Amino acid sequence: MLDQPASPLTFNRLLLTGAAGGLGRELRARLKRYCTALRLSDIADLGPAGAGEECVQLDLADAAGVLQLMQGVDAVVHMGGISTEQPWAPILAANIVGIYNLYEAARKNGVKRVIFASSNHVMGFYRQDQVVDADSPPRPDGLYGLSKAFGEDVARLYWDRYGIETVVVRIGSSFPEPRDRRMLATWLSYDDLERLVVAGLTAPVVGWSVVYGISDNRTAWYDNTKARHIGYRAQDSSDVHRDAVEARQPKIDLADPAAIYQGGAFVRTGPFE
Ligand code: NAI
Ligand code: 15L
Repeated sequence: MLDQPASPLTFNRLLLTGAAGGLGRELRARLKRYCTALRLSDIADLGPAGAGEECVQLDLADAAGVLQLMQGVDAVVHMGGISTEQPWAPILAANIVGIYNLYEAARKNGVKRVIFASSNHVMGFYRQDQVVDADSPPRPDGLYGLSKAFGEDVARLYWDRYGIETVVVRIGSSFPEPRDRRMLATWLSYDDLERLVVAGLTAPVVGWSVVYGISDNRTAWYDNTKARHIGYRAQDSSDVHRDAVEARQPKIDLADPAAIYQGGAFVRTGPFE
């Protein structure tokens, strides 16, 4: 958690979806400082509500439930959904139906801004010797990446048609430490995740913007120049972990598509079911 919040308390009520997940659990503790009430939701158990928390266990595919969930909410940090390559049915429910339900509920409740946890897997079939930016055409590496690309388009439609702003965050790999050589390029520290989410929530004007969620890593396949208006400045870097990662994984098999494409092992998951 950051010693100094990047911004003073700004919101009355924030909604954090996916609050029982890896990043949701991190953000649950961190986002409290930026709002009076933090509403938390997940299909999984969230445990007891702490001070200033409101817990709602709910499936994102439940349109009526999501409509109710969004009542009285100022802004949404949308982390909920399927987060890995999986069969179509759960992806369809959580990431396709779920994202539509979320934006419809935002529209009906007058919610003005969403931070959408998209993924580097929207761009997974670019090669690791290419640098992509906010305007590069999507090249999803599987059903999961495809569903996130759909979510980005839903967000864009609701900006164009209804003026709901979204910061699309194409998160790289957000874990306590980079786990392998690929993550030296894709890693996003938890402190930088907080910086990025708070920057997205508090930037005065974002419209529909795309930013890649990475720390200040020496190697990176993502160019965030076109997202400078968001004001995110990474302060961590995977470089401090580089020696340890390279010692653990001294060799790369360059015949392996996972070593060639940005999506890593996601590009060779399959067949689709
Ligand atoms: P996670 O899988 O740990 O958390 C996702 C949460 O969503 C889970 O708690 C799960 O119960 C909930 N969920 C799944 N289906 C649901 C449904 N139908 N209704 C309601 N809730 C449902 O994933 P993690 O790592 O916390 O990621 C958070 C978000 O960030 C996800 O959307 C993921 O796609 C995205 N992301 C994460 C990355 C990472 O490195 N951690 C990288 C790129 C994207
Ligand atoms: C993702 O989108 C996943 O949610 C996460 O679990 C990681 O696999 C990450 O991408 C990654 O590419 O490292």
